[in-house]
Amino acid sequence: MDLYFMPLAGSLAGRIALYAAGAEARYIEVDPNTKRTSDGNDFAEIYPLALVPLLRCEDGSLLGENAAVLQYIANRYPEARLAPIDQIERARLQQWLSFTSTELHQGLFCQLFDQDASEGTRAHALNKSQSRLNYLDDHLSGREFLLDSFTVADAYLYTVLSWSVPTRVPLTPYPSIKKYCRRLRRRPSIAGAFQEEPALYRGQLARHEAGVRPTPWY
Ligand SMILES: N[C@@H](CCC(=O)N[C@@H](CS)C(=O)NCC(=O)O)C(=O)O
Repeated sequence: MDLYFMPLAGSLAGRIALYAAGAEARYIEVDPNTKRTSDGNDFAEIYPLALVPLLRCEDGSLLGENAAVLQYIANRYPEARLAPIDQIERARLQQWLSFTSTELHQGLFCQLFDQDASEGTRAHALNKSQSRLNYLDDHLSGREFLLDSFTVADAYLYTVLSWSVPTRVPLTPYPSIKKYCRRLRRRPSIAGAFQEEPALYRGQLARHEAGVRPTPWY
């Protein structure tokens, strides 16, 4: 299995899930500016949207979109129990993957990372996010994970919440979210992923120092 990734982007959730599953995988870095892959290909030719994550499955087929990629990894390694089997619990997993993708990833952080977004757009996104973060904070109060145990939805949520640091979204009003982040960052799969990707991100910055400005994902 190959995971196309950009350091510290949403694809980090896939790396966390693969580490948690103890899966063998090849990690192929994509340069956000040139769209060249670390194995010398044009990513836009592989995937016209040129977005990460993108997974090349064992049969050679491609799978995009974090919610789908993460569920595929969970299904492929069932012994790691990264997704519930029970029907209603599985629907709840899907609910949290969708919430993270639409309400937080796209609705909040993509707006804040967008260097072309106006101040008004950013302020609006921040304002709207308060109800989402309050809802999440209430849900996490007294819970260790989004569901009853660690799942791929936690891998994705942790990844997205880590962007509150570079975007300076204050988490102080959300004590349960803060505690959740502190707990999760001690998990070996998350600590391991954060050992790898910041160095790769710094490498990406260094490569672009004198040229094009890289997307400030972190
Ligand atoms: N809907 C996609 C969004 C993926 C996405 O926004 N990926 C960003 C990184 S987090 C990306 O590839 N950005 C590169 C670019 O826009 O050039 C998903 O949920 O996977």
